Amino acid sequence: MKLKHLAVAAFTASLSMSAALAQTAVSDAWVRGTVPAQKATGAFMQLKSAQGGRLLSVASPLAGVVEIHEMKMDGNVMKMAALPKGLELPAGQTVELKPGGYHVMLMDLKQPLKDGDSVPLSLVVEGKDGKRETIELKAPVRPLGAANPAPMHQH
Ligand SMILES: [Cu+2]
Repeated sequence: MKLKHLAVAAFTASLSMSAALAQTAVSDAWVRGTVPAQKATGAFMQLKSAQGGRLLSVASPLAGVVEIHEMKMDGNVMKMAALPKGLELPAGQTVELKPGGYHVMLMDLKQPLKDGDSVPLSLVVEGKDGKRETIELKAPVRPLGAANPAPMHQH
């Protein structure tokens, strides 16, 4: 019985340690597939910062330029614009990047992205304490869906 309690304590300790190291959790990352002549696409994911922070920048070896965009209504036209200061991540809240909303814009693509590929992304997140962490991930490519609510991708 003693041994079992010890194991539980060790497990709890390692959990809280990894949470302290990684302030920002990324889940459900994916990239929209492209057709051969297409030079830009979007990457989507959910971000959750334990203590709050800001997604400052994103880079990928497969894209010459990567920006963080938002979609917003301008009159009755949906437009997208880069977020010059990055994307605010309120503490403990899940921020969703999705088609028609916030997205990571991959531009100047070096190759077509097809279903089954994966796209390396490096996310730089600045915490409330000013510390920066870089999160490396590989986002799977999903095929161009029938529903594409982001028609303004004309960089
Ligand atoms: Cu965009």
